[in-house]
Amino acid sequence: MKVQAIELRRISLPLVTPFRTSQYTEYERNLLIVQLHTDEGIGWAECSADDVPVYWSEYLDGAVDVITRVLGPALLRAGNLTPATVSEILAPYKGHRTSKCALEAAVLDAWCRSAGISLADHLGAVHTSVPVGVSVAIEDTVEALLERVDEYLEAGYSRIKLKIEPGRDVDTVRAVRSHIGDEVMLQVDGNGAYSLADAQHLARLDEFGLTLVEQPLAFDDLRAHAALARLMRTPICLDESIVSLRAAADAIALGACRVINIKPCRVGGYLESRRIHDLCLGNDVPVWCGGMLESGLGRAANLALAALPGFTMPGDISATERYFAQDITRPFVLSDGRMELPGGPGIGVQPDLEVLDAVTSWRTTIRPD
Ligand code: OSB
Ligand code: MG
Repeated sequence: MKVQAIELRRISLPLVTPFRTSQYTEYERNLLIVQLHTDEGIGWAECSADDVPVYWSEYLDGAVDVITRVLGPALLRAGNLTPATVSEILAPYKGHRTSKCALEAAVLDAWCRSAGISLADHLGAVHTSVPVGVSVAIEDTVEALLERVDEYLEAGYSRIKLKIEPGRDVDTVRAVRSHIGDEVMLQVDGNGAYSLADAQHLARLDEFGLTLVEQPLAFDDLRAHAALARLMRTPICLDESIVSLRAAADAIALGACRVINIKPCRVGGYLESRRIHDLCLGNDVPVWCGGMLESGLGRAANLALAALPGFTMPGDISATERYFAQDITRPFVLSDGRMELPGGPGIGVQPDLEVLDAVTSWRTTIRPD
């Protein structure tokens, strides 16, 4: 397959409720949409970087720059390519995994569409629907949080994930657990806001029967996570720390986690995600698919990944209405706590071009020099 042009669009989707984590608050989701033109048809993907580098080092303006000046031209120069060669072509350029993921995902979509197969089948999916959970933002008051949790339970989510931060952790989790009862699957995400000095405090979370605690400590401190793991009963799950297959292997070998959150945009793509999945499956480490408040394009691709056999825990792949009043694709809905894969070739959905135009604030096309 030959890449002929890469169209980039900046879009902005207002969030139905602000998304607050230990690191920042987001009011609208600004994303980069990739439309890949190839000799075998079109591929769609999104680049899920945030406006500011707080979740991790990548951010949207940086993604625009590196795709426009470096990664995009490299793909255009590559001649014939397959999805598997994209990461090799882009390997000389260090980091920028979210941008690399967007380009690889667009190639995968174009490739699968032209072959008439779904991305899910291409990746090796074994399910046609997957259980999904919801990531609940930090609220000012416990009352507001309980209301939000009730709303999501009513919608039928298979598990609740609470964002925590110092000062809003043990007491908050106790209140939520006693409100929802012991049966509901509950987990927490610290987004790296704690240090090993908080170990005794974090260990108090053990009494709430949590499925896991996600990324409590700094992203680049696997040893501290391994030390914390020895002091807590609740399984540790890593998100920000797992940037590659190698990082996943290190984390497992060190005992830094018992569960891994796989986010394709964090590890450089869907094929690296599958490699991490395979490693985890072989090591009895359950995985689940993380999210970055994606548009329908990223959500569809994440669903395909989440249908692989090792994804035994509900992912952060929530219904469209939990994020946006209007998405660029048709809405994704919940049914009995699960979400159906779209089916159809490629990622199985495409943007509504009228809506896409309406939310686009800037666009450019990268062509061969
Ligand atoms: O840490 O998992 C995270 C959103 C943006 C950045 C980081 C994270 C998240 C979420 C939301 O938790 C997941 C989603 O619903 O898309
Ligand atoms: Mg997380």
